[in-house]
Amino acid sequence: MSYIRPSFRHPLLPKNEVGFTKADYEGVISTLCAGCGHDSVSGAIVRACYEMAIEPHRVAKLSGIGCSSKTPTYFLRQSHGFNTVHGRMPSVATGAYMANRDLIYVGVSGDGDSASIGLGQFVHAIRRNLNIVYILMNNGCYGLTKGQHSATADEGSKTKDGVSNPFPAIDLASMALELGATFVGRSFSGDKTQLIPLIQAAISHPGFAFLDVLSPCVTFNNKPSSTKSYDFVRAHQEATSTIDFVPHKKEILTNYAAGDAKQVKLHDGSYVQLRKLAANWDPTDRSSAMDRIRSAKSNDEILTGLLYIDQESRDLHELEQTVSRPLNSLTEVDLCPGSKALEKINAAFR
Ligand SMILES: Cc1ncc(C[n+]2csc(CCOP(=O)(O)OP(=O)(O)O)c2C)c(N)n1
Ligand code: SF4
Repeated sequence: MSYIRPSFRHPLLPKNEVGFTKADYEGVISTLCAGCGHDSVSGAIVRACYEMAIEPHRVAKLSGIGCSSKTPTYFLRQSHGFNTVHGRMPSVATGAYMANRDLIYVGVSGDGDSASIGLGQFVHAIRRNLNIVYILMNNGCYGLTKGQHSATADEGSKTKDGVSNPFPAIDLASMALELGATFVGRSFSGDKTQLIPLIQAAISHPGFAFLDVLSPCVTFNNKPSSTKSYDFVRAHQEATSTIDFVPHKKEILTNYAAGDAKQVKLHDGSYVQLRKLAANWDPTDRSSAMDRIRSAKSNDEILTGLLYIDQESRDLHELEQTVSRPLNSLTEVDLCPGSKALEKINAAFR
């Protein structure tokens, strides 16, 4: 079997405004199980970046270890990539981002990677408002090591070989809200209409943008009794709102009432269907987002959509007041400006 994608492409394939075809955003052929939700998430990342006309070399993709963390090989092959140690993606991403603030950082992780071994790293990346799109491919199990319970597995659920889980599940979206995350969304790998604009909005957000994506493991955790199975999510998904993403370009104006839908023409001639949030839903209200997640959970529902956004978000570089140039471009003269500059700094402390 060959895992190499044929390089021939039809010369008339449509190109985005920076001259790339959608195929330029793909990676090698996936070796994940056929039907794995993670492959759909990779596809959504490909579409999101193609539509936003992001130059692939401007993206740095990072991951931990797991089936989910293998996926950066399957998207954006012309981007920078780094598979870190299991659960340690956020600290490597922090180092990379501090060195070069000019790249777009996309981190992918599994629920084992983020909610168990990497929980401490996840927490501190949120606390520091690291400027990253953090996609959790949440299947409620350790897929790569054959289906053991992860920390997001449902209490009482059974592994494929019959072991019951005695512990309650951690909900990382609620936890992220509690910790002060500046962007929190939840979606389902099989719902590209919702997932792609959420990824685009996350890429545009200056700060930690967390997307909890339910992504069924067809091999070890696709039982209808699991809240991370295809059947369960399809039957219990409840969207907070219908969202679409309009990139920052020349201003497009529209006006319509709360609760209504409106078709808007974009710069490339395509249309987006906007639906204004219901009057009683405010994604800028952190505590109502937390309450809403809780009430959905008590009704056995999965709340999806943009749950919370802080429009005043100040990311790590802003909080640390670093120079606007990437640190990796600073020269010896910038870093060591001489004794006169040192005297001035010392005088400021007297
Ligand atoms: C330090 C360390 N501990 C344990 C492992 C073994 N290991 C590899 S992947 C994995 C679980 C991955 O599960 P998850 O993050 O949920 O991703 P999935 O495979 O389900 O996508 C484990 C325990 C490892 N590679 N490194
Ligand atoms: S074991 Fe599960 S998570 Fe891993 S590739 Fe297969 S379906 Fe996906």
